[in-house]
Amino acid sequence: MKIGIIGTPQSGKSTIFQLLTNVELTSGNKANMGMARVPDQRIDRLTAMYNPKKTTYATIEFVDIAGLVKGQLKKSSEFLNAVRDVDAIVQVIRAFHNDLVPTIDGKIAPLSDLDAIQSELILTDWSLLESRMEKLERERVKNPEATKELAVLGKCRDVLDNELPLRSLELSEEEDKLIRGYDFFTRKPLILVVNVDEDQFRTRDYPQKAELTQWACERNIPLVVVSGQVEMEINQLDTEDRELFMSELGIEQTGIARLAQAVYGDLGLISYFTVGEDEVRAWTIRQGTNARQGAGKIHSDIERGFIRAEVVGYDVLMEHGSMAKLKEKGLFRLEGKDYIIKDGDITNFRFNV
Ligand SMILES: Nc1nc2c(ncn2[C@@H]2O[C@H](COP(=O)(O)OP(=O)(O)O)[C@@H](O)[C@H]2O)c(=O)[nH]1
Ligand SMILES: [Mg+2]
Repeated sequence: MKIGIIGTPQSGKSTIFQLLTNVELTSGNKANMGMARVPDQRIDRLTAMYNPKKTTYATIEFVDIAGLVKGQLKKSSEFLNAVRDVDAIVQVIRAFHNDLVPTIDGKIAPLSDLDAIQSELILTDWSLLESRMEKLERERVKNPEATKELAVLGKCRDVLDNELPLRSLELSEEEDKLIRGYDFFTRKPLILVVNVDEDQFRTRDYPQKAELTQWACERNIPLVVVSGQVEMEINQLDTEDRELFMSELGIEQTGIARLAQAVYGDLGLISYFTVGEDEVRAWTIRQGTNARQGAGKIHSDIERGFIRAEVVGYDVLMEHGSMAKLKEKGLFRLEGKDYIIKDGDITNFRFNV
């Protein structure tokens, strides 16, 4: 799972990337890559309970992709290749005022920045689709598969003709498979980040807020408000001052934490946990993964030799306070290989190799 961060130049992409990953940025326009921790209060509480030698949070990989000047997309093959490669897109939209960082047209216009880039992505998908359709039309006579694919691409074209992204198109599993290989930009999950300044953060207001919120709502796209500036300040404080500052700002979680969680959730990822004195750890799986496949995340031997999973929900553990109590009350469940793991399940796999 790789998430690409895109946006206009100077919108705060690298700032947010760095806050997410703590990766030192290399200068120049090369794409930076790094892993971001997905904060999880459940892991914090399990760590407090077990006091393990090691705590491991879920992580997702981010790529800081070079900025995109409006209208320049066709010329930027580096940008296109980088975006083609990611599983989801985070678009950073500038709302912050900062006289030291002028915008290209001197305006702060979040909605038009967003629209400009998204329209270009739609156009790029459209060009790819057109050339693919032409090729398939020529092959049609000797390639029976082409007809099926053309039918799906035809549906895609109708959507793009209406200037809508391909993620708005509902396709059957089979149809989706036929076009998956094209990696259309507008079919990738999208998450919006509005980068606000401290004033905007405090007043919970920024230019075009209503329009932007409506845009995201209509398309069912998550929108997270983050302030690169405030987050950097928070980062520099020690724990005590940090809590004070955050409570003064009226927030319980940093914007970066919310962003990482929004991305994780939007990709259909969930966590199950393993606990013990050595390690408390979150394991990332897709929603719908069964116990046996889930066990494979830890080790292929456990998947191969899977016998049973001992499972208890995080909430049940917290309610009863300790594993010993759960065992006493018989609240541990034994599940077979086809059990669908739930978010927050605490598991112990029995296996035999
Ligand atoms: N005032 C203010 N400045 C910011 C904020 N986020 C980023 N900046 C500044 O904007 C400039 C561009 O940020 P950068 O992250 O490099 O943008 P990129 O070109 O999108 O990667 C830098 O000078 C940042 O310090 C913010 O939330 N508020
Ligand atoms: Mg940058």
